[in-house]
Amino acid sequence: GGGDDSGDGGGSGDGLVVGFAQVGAESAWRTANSESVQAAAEADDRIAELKFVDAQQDQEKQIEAVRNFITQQVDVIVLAPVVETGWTDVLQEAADAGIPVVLADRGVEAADEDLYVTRLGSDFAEEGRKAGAWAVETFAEDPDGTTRILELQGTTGSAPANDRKAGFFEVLDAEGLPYELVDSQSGNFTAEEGKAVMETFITTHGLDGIDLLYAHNDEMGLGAIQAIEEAGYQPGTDIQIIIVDGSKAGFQAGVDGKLNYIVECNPVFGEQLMDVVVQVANGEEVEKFTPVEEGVFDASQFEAELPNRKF
Ligand code: GYE
Repeated sequence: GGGDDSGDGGGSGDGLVVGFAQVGAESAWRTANSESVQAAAEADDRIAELKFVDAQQDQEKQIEAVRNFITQQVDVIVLAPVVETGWTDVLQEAADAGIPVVLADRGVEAADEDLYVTRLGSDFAEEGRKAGAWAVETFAEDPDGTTRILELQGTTGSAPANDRKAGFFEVLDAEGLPYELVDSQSGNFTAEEGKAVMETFITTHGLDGIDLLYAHNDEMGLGAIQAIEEAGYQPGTDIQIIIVDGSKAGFQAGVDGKLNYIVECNPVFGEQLMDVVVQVANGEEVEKFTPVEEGVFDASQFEAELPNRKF
């Protein structure tokens, strides 16, 4: 860096300065994602510096981080938007400053699609559909008819919460599974809030007639498992549980028989992200959305897969 270079930085030869406005540190997924991005930037000669801001799941802090990146005239801004709405103004400011924005992980509402270059991350609706397909397969033969479901949603208004919910119920409705959504609340993707919401579910509805808990991430599922055990029930047996992410702790709970299905969400995309950042800085054509590859795991696979987990 340095010098009184009046260009836009792209292709200047001395490496790109990248600003990354990360969501927070709410989950094992997020920590692994931050580490992956930071390690990839450090190892990459094409990147001079990664300015990293942890926004503590607070949109105001993220907007402030993006504004600071604009002031600092970074080459590329990477944003993992905590929620989908409310980005128009700051994205427009980045566009006016001529700084391209790459979304990592989470997306923004369709109305803002022209204000970012590309998104690299998971297909959250597809993750929800995978969870829904397992629920249909598991409960289609349910002798008592209606499958009674509790849902622990991720952060209200976030792309993964919106889309994991939509994809799941899309499949249940399409397949005609008779179900009742007994309750659905946000646990903000954290273990503490997941546990607290599950305690409220248990107080309000009991657990005797409940078939399935669908938790939008590992932490909320693991928090709920504690609440279920403290209430004297056996998670994974008295109530079936689906989680999304697939951390080591999530798989361990699966090996212990405490949950039944894991939909993988892959946070380790740092190297892929650096490639996208460089392409965008060079003004190359990129796809509007690049999905990260992900699988699903049932109880027969938990033990063999546990040693492979990277976070
Ligand atoms: O599933 C969850 C994290 O946005 C895909 O955020 C990410 C989600 C992930 O808090 O654990």
